[in-house]
Amino acid sequence: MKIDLVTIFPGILEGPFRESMIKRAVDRGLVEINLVDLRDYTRDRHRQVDDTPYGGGYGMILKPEPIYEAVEDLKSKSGSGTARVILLTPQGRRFNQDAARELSQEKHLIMICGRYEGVDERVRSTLVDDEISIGDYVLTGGELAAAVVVDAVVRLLPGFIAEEAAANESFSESLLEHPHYTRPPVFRGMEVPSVLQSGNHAEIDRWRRMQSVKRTYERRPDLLEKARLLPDEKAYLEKIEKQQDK
Ligand code: JFB
Repeated sequence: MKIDLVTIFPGILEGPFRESMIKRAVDRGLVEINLVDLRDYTRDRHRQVDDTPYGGGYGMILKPEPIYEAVEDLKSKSGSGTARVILLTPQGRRFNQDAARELSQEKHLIMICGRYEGVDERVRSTLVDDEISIGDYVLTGGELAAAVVVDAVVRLLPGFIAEEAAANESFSESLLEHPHYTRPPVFRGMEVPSVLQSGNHAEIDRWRRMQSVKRTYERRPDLLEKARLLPDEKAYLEKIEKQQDK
């Protein structure tokens, strides 16, 4: 997969992709990530990327010409127009794990990171395939949102994580995770549950699944609606629901 990020602040995106797991994916050749400076596609002496809004009002708007030239150039380097052009914007459809899975199937993503009050409407309406928002809060620009999307997409690429971890995730993905513990067995008087130290893998598996159901019920009951529970999980959920009713 190739991912081009078009931005006026490439420095914001350098850190997230040059550390840890995403860096490893780049080094192993699972993904190529290019930071594209929008100013490199300006043609005037001042390398101007923004201008004042028609009709007046507060703030600046990203001009259409440099964005068009950048995206056309990146598309031409991709071959046969298979790139998907994504605009990060508070007005986009909400990003979630289904959207990450869908994007992970693409060969080439071009992500436009806006700033100021956003981009000229003609970019949105004729250059962009997909508008994405990462959530209902206000950021100062699209770069951090793009970093979130890239992070979620790249970890789904084939070969990124061990097959076992991926399989485990796909079964339990609509539930929250069970609690995790590591050594020491007693930390400041707080003990690791004895079942986890028992070596009984059937019991451990059952304890973890019930903890997942309980946590999801307490914190994200909305997730239980689309969860496919096993018979013993369903029975456990009914038991805790009954305890609540009392
Ligand atoms: C994305 C952005 C701005 C207009 C402009 C470009 N979930 C999200 N919140 N905010 C953004 C986002 C996503 N994805 C976001 C791109 C831009 C915000 N701004 C600033 C804020 C409010 N209204 C400019």
